[in-house]
Amino acid sequence: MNKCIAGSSGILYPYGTRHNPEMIRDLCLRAQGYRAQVLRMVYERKSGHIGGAFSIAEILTALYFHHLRLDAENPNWGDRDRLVFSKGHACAMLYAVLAHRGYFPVEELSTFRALNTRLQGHPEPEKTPGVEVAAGPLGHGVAIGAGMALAARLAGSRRNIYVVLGDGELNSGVIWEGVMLGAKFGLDNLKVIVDYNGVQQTGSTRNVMPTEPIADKWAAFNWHVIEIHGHNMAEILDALDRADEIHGRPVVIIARTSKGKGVSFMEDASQWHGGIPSKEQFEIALTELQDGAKQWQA
Ligand SMILES: Cc1ncc(C[n+]2csc(CCOP(=O)(O)OP(=O)(O)O)c2C)c(N)n1
Repeated sequence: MNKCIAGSSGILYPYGTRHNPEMIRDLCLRAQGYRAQVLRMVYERKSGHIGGAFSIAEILTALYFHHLRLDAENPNWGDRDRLVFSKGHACAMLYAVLAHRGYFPVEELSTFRALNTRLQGHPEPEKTPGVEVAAGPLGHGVAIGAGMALAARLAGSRRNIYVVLGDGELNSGVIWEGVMLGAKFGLDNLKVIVDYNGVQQTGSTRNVMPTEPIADKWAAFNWHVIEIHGHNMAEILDALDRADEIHGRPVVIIARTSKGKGVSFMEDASQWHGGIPSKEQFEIALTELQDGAKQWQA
């Protein structure tokens, strides 16, 4: 059904997806294309974060090209869904997705991290169309998202608030204050996605500060927990649908991913958290990403 599964963590869903295979393939190809775009952006600027951008490619693509209710031509539409990109250092992928979704010209991506660009090294809503919340200091996404979800409820709006976290980011204590708040108010319009790539800035999450048993932790805080393979587009789409069917509790989707996904020598290696490829590494990485895409086109 889904030829885009890269690697195999086992199918965590007991049923098949109801999503169209052609659409799934299109989304997978988009995600892989955005990886190549991010690779160019970081390589040309000699600055940026490839690893955590690559791990979130399918999830951001699924959100912006399928699931979120938004209007790129009217970015301030009041009832739009909101995405809080809390792991702000990985914003190169957010920018690539936003540009291709129509929020600003794709050509502008070449200004990533340049002086005075609209595409700063960490997201700034006042500069970049489509960016909802400033991020960079990790840990604030859930509390911000809970406040936005509460505001939506008070306004009688149907909008949902999505928060994207890194797993290293879960080390921040303030995350868990937001988690308690979400549960206290039963914010079912709040959906958190954890990009669980197992690697943070200086090593594996397990060594720096273990977060397991991760699903049990969120469940103990009274959240509804969904676990998926975060590079499997069908699983992502199904999980987002299922999250919408949960009432009375916030939802967390724990997405098992790989940092640096798509490039063999970058996968699961903390050096590619903020590493910059040499010319040779850049060319190999680009070829691997293009070969990956061809495999799915076949
Ligand atoms: C409060 C805070 N402490 C430390 C940092 C430095 N920092 C930037 S990225 C990062 C690692 C984040 O790891 P993770 O959340 O797993 O991100 P991903 O692997 O998805 O890129 C750290 C420690 C920061 N930005 N903010």
